[in-house]
Amino acid sequence: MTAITEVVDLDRRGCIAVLTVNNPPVNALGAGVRKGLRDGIAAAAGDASVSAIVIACAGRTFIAGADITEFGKPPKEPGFHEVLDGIESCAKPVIAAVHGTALGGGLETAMACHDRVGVKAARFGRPEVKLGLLPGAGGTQRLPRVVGVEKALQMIVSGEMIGADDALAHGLIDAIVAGDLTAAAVTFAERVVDEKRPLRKIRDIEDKIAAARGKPEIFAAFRKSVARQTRGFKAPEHCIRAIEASVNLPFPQGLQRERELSAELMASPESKAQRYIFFAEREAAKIPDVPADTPAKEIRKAAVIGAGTMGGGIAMNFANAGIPVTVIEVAKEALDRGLGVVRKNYENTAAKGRLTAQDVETRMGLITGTTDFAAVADADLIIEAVFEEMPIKKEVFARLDTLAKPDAVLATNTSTLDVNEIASATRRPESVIGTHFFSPANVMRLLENVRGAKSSKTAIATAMAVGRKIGKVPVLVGVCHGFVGNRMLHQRGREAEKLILEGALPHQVDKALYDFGFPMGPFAMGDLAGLDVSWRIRKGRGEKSAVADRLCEMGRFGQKTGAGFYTYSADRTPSPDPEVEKIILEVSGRMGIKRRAISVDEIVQRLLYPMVNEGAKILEEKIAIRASDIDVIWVYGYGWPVYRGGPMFWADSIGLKVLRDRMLDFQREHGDQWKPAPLLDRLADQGKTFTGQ
Ligand code: 3H9
Repeated sequence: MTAITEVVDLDRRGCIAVLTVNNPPVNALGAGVRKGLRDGIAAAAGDASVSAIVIACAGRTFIAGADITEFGKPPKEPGFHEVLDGIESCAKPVIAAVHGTALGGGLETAMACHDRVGVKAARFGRPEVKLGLLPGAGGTQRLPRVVGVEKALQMIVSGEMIGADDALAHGLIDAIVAGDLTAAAVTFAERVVDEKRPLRKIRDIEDKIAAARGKPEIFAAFRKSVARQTRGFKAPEHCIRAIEASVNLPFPQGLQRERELSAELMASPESKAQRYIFFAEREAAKIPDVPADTPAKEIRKAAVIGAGTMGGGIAMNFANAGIPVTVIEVAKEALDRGLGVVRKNYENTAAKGRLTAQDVETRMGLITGTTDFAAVADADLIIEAVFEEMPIKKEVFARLDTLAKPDAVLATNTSTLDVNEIASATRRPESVIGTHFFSPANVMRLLENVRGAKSSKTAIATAMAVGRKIGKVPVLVGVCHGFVGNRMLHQRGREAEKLILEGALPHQVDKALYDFGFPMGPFAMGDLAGLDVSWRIRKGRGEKSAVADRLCEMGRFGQKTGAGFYTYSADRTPSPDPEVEKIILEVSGRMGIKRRAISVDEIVQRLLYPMVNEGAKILEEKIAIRASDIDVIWVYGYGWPVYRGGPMFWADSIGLKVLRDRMLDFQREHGDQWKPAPLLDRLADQGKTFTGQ
């Protein structure tokens, strides 16, 4: 075996050369790998005793893409095109042997090969769009030539992976192999040599793109179909344009067009933000005093207390991950109703073709409903999701203490209450932790894990690990009212209310945030969540909200009652309501406020700057471990547009001095709730940032 570079080896199996990439953890295509592939191919090509070459990878995966850490830095030689050209124009057959995931530049490498084989579990994808990029090393030109334009559009613009069967059906791989992958790829290569198969260069394949030529309607229809989910993003449209170029231009010119579009994206703030969030999400998994090797408890069985909307949604996560879960409710009717909603949710998904009827039954089969609280006894993890009131929560935890296994992790789904007080109802506060799911709990990716003063490292490691296992993005936070997300949201809510009293109307406020990139603004969100929920919390805390309280008193609880800040048609389409406007004007008048026109810029600043300021306080109080954790919370839990990177990253991109000075203006105008947090003040003075960007 010869080491071509530190991360690429060249070996021989008879007349077949095997180039193995070994660049853990994911064999990213960094400069060492690129050089190794280029030089390894050249060495094998120049060796008369080699008749074909296999490219394989060591470790858990095939090449998972370009090395994202190299982006935004001066380019390192050799470039992707040079390496891929070297593979494609090699005079000997080159065969890719794929296991794990062939993603981005990894799939690019495989497509530059003449043939591709993969194991049954291999997956293939173009995740660049999720980083605000496009497949920029020929991928937008090669993929449509292999799989056809429609499939390429779908893969490149969604960024989702496909499995080996789908890849085989679409010609992306030539065979699915079993047993030892490298051995199977070598056998495949020997056959290619024996049969003297001509080299197949994807760049030369014409039929699939020819079929789409002169049919702009394919692209028009596709644009329309993705318009909603790609709103505000820059990369999807660039991807589509590059694929159009594959159809309308010869390969070299298509590559050139792809290069221009790729360069624009690479330099865009959107991509910078998306790449930042990619790493921020992974960073959130790291807890300084709970190292990665801290033993987490294996969750063989879970229990959820409460079969309401949250409890049912939480239970679905476990069933989806194949973990049996018991749902416990006090009354049989409430239990049946809750499980009925769960079944309906699954059936709706099945009706959309995303689950089979069998999947629905399998998942429902993993969920057991009972009214017997003692059923918690065999659960490794118990999540309480009962009414948001301290006495009730404490009663539940006191009971859990007597019934749960000694080493069970006891979690509360509280969104506002003090986890330490809840834990104090047990004799084992070290086993208690908060697992704050977001509604709908089976859909939203964020999981705010709340560390109590006494939560053990095992409880923390378990909550983080189980979160990942059920497909969430867990972020560890500390105890305070509302934790990180809702505490910041509270600031936004306060200003939203003031804005409507000063002169804006709910739909104007909502539109400003919708245009910023949120799926909806604060008033539409309140209507969706139910205005009665925050009304109850306010009453509990002795707080008031002039307009929202009035709407609640009128029974306008939002979408569920057909009216809230908006009125809703039968299909839940909102429209501004003159009656609400009248109430707002009346309240403004009563408070002696002279209404004025408020600009979109001011609305955005008034809503989002206080959140940043609260984020700074949260950091100072060490409620969040790092600024990027706050950003992950807002992107995955509250619909902050990922292409703006989260509130703290966004603040950095504005410049903390600019933001702080604007806050000082607002402080002069509106009072001390606008006083910049000491951390913000300090960083602004020092010309620094929250996130180090
Ligand atoms: C691209 O290819 C552009 C091309 O078109 C050419 C343009 C010219 N680079 O996710 P994990 C790190 S764009 C650098 O926890 P998993 C990651 O940060 C790229 N580092 O593992 C983490 O580090 P740490 C297209 C990377 O098993 C560690 O690896 N490709 C990269 O849950 C483990 O990652 C993608 O977008 C990378 N490309 O999931 C694929 N990838 O341990 C991105 C990972 O220090 N990657 N790291 O925190 C993934 O989707 C997942 O990592 C993968 C494994 C599915 C591969």
